[in-house]
Amino acid sequence: QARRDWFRSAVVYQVYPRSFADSNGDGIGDIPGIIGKLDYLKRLGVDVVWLSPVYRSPHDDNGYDISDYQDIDPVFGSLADLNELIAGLHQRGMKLIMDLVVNHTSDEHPWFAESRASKDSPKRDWYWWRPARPGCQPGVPGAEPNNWGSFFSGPAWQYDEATGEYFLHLFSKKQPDLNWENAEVRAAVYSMMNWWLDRGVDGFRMDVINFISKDPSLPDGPVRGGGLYGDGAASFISGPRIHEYLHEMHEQVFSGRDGALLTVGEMPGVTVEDAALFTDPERAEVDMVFQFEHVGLDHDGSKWKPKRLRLTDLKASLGRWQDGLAERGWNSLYWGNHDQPRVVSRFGDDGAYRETSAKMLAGILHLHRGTPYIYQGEELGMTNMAFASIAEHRDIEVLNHYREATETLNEAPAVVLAAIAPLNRDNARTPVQWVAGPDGGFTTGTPWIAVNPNAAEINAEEQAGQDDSVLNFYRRLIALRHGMPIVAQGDFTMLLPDDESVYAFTRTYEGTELLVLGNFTPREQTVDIGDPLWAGAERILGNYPDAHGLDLRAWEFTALIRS
Ligand code: ISL
Ligand code: CA
Repeated sequence: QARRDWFRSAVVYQVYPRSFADSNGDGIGDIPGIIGKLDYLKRLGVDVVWLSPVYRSPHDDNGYDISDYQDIDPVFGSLADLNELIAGLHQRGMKLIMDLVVNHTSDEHPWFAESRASKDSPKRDWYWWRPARPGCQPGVPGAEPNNWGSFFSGPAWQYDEATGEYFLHLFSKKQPDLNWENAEVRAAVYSMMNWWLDRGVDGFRMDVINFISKDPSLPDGPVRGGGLYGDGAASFISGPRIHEYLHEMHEQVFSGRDGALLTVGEMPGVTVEDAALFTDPERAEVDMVFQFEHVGLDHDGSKWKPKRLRLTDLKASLGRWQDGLAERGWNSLYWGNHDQPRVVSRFGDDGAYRETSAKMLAGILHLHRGTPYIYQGEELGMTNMAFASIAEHRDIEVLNHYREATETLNEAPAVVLAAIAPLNRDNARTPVQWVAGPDGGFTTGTPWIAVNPNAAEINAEEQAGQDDSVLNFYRRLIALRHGMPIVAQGDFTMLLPDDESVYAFTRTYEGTELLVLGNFTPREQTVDIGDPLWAGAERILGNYPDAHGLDLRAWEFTALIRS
């Protein structure tokens, strides 16, 4: 096994710093807060921490709008704190990967200030500036250079009076898109990345990195289902020069370095065929990608139109990714992150079977072939939050959508609130629940977003002391990956593709076989995989105290092994 492939047996833990742990009582999580939890992470057993952005930012999108890539925002601490975090992780044998957000900057980044200053600014071409649509009066609605909508509602273009032109922003109007066609932009990004790696950082999670290459003609996109705007995706998802850019980045930043680094590209809309190219080691682009198919199955196009997940769809999707990256490339595995709802509420049962179903979901995910990612609090079985009103929300995506739906489209507020409840991003952004006490021990001040009132029942302190807790189940899963080559390396075969209730697959490695079963329902399931001999195999992990052969109790998970 190539040394490059150390990450096959690694588990990554995502810290969303704003909601992790607050050290100074201002209600916002910070780097000293993370440092205070390093022993917790070590006990859990994770190998790598992915830290969501802590750079200087106006926080229009909670740090995904960066105004200085080479400094820490004072709300999170200082560069000295970050050094201490890196040292603390390295001392404990863990790595740190930083978030790399270079599809866009903040509009308060000096690069953008310079770019916007005049049409002949040397940095004008660093962003996407375009005049109004021909024949239209600049600045009036409908005069935008094309019909694209932004991911955060409204048009993807903002008019700038100073020069009478528009700039492109796929996300908020405070997140102007960088123009990667410009070689100076690319050089500036690579130099910043090298600066971080030289400081001891072990790699990057690359935000919407498959959006950086755009078709420079920026054509109108299709308007679907009575929508207000066109969809520009075809012009920027895995655009014309994306492989060239990622290979160039690899050459300029990673190729000359030894040491076990990690790169993971966040790639909404990426296909499995493209992912095989992005993650083929021979092509030298990235180690793995985050794909989005499996988190798109429980809504119709828009996340604000939720629908029930069909288990057969989930298996078909994840199974195709397992097959598609079996020979070349590598999968990342995740149920959640700071943009997704809590998985136990989404695909499990966050009521009576919360603990059982949280463990089942964890077991199923972690025993796939790929590198698993744990989003903070997932290891506790944290749940979605029941926000009582729009005033309790903080996320720009859901706030902008609510305003557009109620004001522009005249939808009833109660209807909109109900529609946003299952999948909005604030579900995952309530603070980590450390203890049963006030605000879950997250802060001594007023938390920036409410702590889930279920902190009294769901918290790390209590679970650390209970052998059968969700937390301890995650520890066992991580230990299995570390200890068993079949988990890290084994081949994957999906079973029972047509079963709406049971998730089943095998892993095989050098004459050993692992059978993994998960019941996605509260009803008992009889499992027939056409091989009765499995019934007597040894159980290596389960979410019920006793083994029970192949038949599954409510939300049961079982992993059996034989040679
Ligand atoms: O939720 C989405 C759109 O409805 C996703 O497409 C999401 O915006 C996408 O996954 C990109 O996410 C990343 O970039 C965004 C940032 O807001 C997210 O937090 C980040 O993970 C812009 O930087
Ligand atoms: Ca703080």
